[in-house]
Amino acid sequence: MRNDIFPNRVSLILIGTLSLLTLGTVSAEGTMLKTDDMVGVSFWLATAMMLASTVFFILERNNVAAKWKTSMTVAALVTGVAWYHYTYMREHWAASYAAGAGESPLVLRYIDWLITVPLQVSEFYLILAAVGVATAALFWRLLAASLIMLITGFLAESGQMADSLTWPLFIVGMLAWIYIMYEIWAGEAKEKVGQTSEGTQFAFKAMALILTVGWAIYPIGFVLGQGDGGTDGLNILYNIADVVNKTAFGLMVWYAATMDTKASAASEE
Ligand SMILES: *C/C=C(C)/C=C/C=C(C)/C=C/C1=C(C)CCCC1(C)C
Repeated sequence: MRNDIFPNRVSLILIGTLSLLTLGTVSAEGTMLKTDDMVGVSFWLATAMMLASTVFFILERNNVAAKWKTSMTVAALVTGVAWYHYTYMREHWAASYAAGAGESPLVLRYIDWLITVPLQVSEFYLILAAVGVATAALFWRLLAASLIMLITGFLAESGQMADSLTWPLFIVGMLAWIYIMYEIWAGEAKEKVGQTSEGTQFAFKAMALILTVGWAIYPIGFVLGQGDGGTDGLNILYNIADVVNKTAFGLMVWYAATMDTKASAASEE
């Protein structure tokens, strides 16, 4: 039996409060989007997708089985934190474009990743826990590797280090990412996942795919950004990557949760 009237109301109050708190940032009063600014368009699209995803994940949390609720919460936090930063990144880009500079919102982006990537690692941990292979040590290894990836990336992109260090730093970041993929593809999870529910198997496949294909868009964006005039390509790719990794991955988790919830409801009947 569904008895979710109360949680629904709590979710609505939460969304309402969130909207009020952030109203000042969502209305970009400073700079309007220019018609020929395609990078700006991608910033606008990503911002709207992050907001819509956040509302969707919070509301849908009420419709999934209890064991999936935390995953839905984490999915909403990832897009919610990204939405908050996108409202500023979008403004940063538009203002800089209007001034003829077209400068990347580099610091804001890395601050966002510094929060959303560990949140995503927690999401991976929840999926691995459902497969029955998660340990605290694995969580810390994944977290450490993702932080190494982000810190080296930031040092390489921000130009705070000597130019000759850009590619060595990038390679260290790549190694950290490869290590994360190794943990997922070659760890014991692959053997155990076959014995879990269909929903969990789907979530595991989605995670492996996101980590490998979705995350690969970032280093490609990085390489593009190193070329002359690569700033546009870098920002468009990073924006697409964020929508894929945050919104689409959240949707896959939601789909897995829904599949599982329906299956267990059917077996109870
Ligand atoms: C929501 C934001 C996410 C999932 C951000 C992910 C970022 C990456 C996977 C970045 C990867 C990079 C490397 C693998 C090498 C160094 C350069 C980076 C930081 C762009």
